[in-house]
Amino acid sequence: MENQRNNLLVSSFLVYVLLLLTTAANAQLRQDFYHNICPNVESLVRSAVTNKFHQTFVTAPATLRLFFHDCFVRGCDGSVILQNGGKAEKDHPDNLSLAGDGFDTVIKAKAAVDSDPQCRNKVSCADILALATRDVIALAGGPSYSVELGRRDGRISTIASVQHKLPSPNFSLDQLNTMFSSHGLTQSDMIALSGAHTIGFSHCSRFSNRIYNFSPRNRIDPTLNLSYALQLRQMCPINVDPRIAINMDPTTPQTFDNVYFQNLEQGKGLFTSDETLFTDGRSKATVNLFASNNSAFNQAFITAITKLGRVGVKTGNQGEIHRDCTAIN
Ligand code: HEM
Ligand SMILES: *[C@@H]1O[C@H](CO)[C@@H](O)[C@H](O)[C@H]1NC(C)=O
Ligand SMILES: *[C@@H]1O[C@H](CO)[C@@H](O)[C@H](O)[C@H]1NC(C)=O
Ligand SMILES: *[C@@H]1O[C@H](CO)[C@@H](O)[C@H](O)[C@H]1NC(C)=O
Ligand SMILES: CC(=O)N[C@H]1CO[C@H](CO)[C@@H](O)[C@@H]1O
Repeated sequence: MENQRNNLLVSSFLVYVLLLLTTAANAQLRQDFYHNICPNVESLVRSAVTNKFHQTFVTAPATLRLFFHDCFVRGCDGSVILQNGGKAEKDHPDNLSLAGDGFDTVIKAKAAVDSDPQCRNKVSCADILALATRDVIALAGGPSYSVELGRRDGRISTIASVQHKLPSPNFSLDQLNTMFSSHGLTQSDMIALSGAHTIGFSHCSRFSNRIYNFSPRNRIDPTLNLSYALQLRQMCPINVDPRIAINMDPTTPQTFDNVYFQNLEQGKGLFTSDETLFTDGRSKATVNLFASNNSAFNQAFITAITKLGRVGVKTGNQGEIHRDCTAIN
């Protein structure tokens, strides 16, 4: 009798703890988080981002990539935007194309939000980056979606935290899956998110091994489309100016669409990590699906970027709301 009661107590306690854990991990971000705090946050961010986008297209890829790097390093907590005397996340060599326009987009959107007295210092930089990312994707012709909100800003940003946290352009499928699954992202999520390379630029150094000295003997990576490889050699000669960056989607570089996946089918994935999604038999079917069905890609992308936006978030009393997105309070 006593034993049964104890068992019942123990098991209901366990159920309770489990419930707490699952809500803590998930339910704290909410689409209507700012409903009473700053009801116009979405339109304030959207108009600042739209202005910036019309000044320069780079706003779109720069903001999207900034969001990815923010989330994969210490969680989506705005820490990628912090300055730290040349020792911040953004000062790691992997930041090369974290184009200034991404940072500027968040800073301008923050100023727009804070111009509303009700909103002043109430909306986190991490949430502003998540909203701005949704807005640039839509502006570039991609899908629109509701953004979960309620992230708090982190207080730590160091070069060291970037180490081994971002994928390398020479990664294999297994390496990509290992890194993405450590953040709860599936292979399909990873493939859909790689579709972000449908816009934006890369510096020549990130793929020059594929067009000049691909090991062991070849001079051109055999998985590269030969005529594309020769075009790449023209744009990226051996002693190229390291500042030169080229379009990652050679076909529709300024449109967020599924042409990235059609390019992979033709051997026009710029990085090894792109092309391997098609050459590896385990991921090829998903690439073919996204290449042939834009709405299947859009749907998968929305699922995946929503999950990306939950990675390691700080909520409740954790972290702070940065008054200035480049500095801790
Ligand atoms: C799957 C593994 C990934 C690898 C290995 C990778 C690697 C890279 C590299 C090497 C560049 C070029 C940087 C440069 O030389 O300037 C780049 C650019 C970019 N990446 Fe990725 N990336 C990956 C996933 C993602 C994801 C998940 C996103 C966003 C959801 C993303 C968004 C972008 C964007 C938008 C650019 C262009 C940035 C610009 O033009 O300013 N990437 N990526
Ligand atoms: C990938 O690149 C890194 C440095 O960029 C290098 O250390 C590593 O050996 C490369 N891996 C492969 C499989 O080529
Ligand atoms: C390589 O690119 C050319 C030109 O865009 C295209 O016509 C051809 O089908 C591609 N080759 C392969 C093997 O996909
Ligand atoms: C494309 O994908 C969408 C969304 O997954 C699906 O509803 C639709 O049936 C697919 N279209 C075709 C032609 O397969
Ligand atoms: C935009 C930005 O912060 N770029 C920095 C990236 O890191 C290099 C050093 O690795 C700095 O020189 C850049 O200023």
